Amino acid sequence: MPVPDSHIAVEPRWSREAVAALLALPFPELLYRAQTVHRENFDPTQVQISTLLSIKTGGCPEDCGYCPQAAGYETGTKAGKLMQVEAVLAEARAAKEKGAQRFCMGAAWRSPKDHDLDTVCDMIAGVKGLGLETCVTLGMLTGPQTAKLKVAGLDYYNHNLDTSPEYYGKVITTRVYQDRLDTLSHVRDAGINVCCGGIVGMGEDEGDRAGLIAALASLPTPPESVPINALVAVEGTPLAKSAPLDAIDFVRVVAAARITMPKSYVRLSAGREAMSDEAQALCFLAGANSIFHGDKLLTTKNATVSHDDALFAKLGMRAAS
Ligand code: SAM
Ligand code: DTB
Ligand code: SF4
Repeated sequence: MPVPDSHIAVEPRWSREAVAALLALPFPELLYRAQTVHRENFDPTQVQISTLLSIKTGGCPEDCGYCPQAAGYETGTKAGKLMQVEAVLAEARAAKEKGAQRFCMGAAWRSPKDHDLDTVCDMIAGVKGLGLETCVTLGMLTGPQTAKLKVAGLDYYNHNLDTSPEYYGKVITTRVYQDRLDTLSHVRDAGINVCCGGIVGMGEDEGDRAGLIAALASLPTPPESVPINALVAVEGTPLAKSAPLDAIDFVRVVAAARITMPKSYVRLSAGREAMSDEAQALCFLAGANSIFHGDKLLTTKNATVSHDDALFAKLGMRAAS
């Protein structure tokens, strides 16, 4: 199967086989192609900075096998109520001071209740008022809910495909792939930017990684942001004992995302805390140009701000302005 040329003018649609062929390229060839596409579309020294906040933690009724916030697993995550708007704005101000451009608020819901959505809309309007880009991830949405979020000033909605359509049922049983695609299309129809990616290291094989990237790149419009997460294996979750991910395999997935979605921001997401500086540097060479910044992700540890400052200085890279 030939590998589609990255230089054709019309955005190519990517099959699982075509992405698998990319993933199987000799590493120097794959990185060269990814870096070439990256430089055609972005300044390779600049990194977009997003900060996460869990606005409603734990107690989630879903059974996502990787997630420390699912009520069904004993992970030690304490379930809380939806945060107050003022407390969220205080966190957003602090994130801005530390260099964040985008503030992403996550809630452990299957889908939001309408009265909670009104509170989240107030948070969005407040964060936007601070001059930050806004992103939320609240689970499944209906069309009218996306319209409300748009009116509140939402810039991005994060909703991940997580893995390939074929592997999905091994990880989550409480909702199906099509539910995710439906939410993504409501978000797109409302004129909100799409942030959509997945997780690597959940026991999937190379074909499933290809399937995830192909599914993302074949959405009617590719996502503007593509978070690539390395599984954070949390004790108590069904995936706690997953085999550690090979760093080179992870870099290959980042490169495939860059080549297949040339204009998207590819975010080096969960799992950076366990990654060496060298592995992260390879991810940036492979076309990653966004990170989650801040000492915490939603409930787990992130690479620290001071470590990131040192890494950026070492690599001569900087936050995008
Ligand atoms: N409840 C909402 C949902 O699932 O859409 C929003 C929050 S949920 C925590 C957002 C995403 O975080 C998931 O889709 C998954 O890709 C990622 N995630 C959760 N736990 C993770 C883990 N242990 N390691 C890596 N990524 C994880
Ligand atoms: C995404 O793709 N990764 C982020 C964000 N979107 C919401 C979440 C990562 C969560 C890691 C596990 C935790 O901290 O609970
Ligand atoms: Fe709930 Fe989201 Fe975690 Fe799934 S990933 S259990 S929906 S919080």
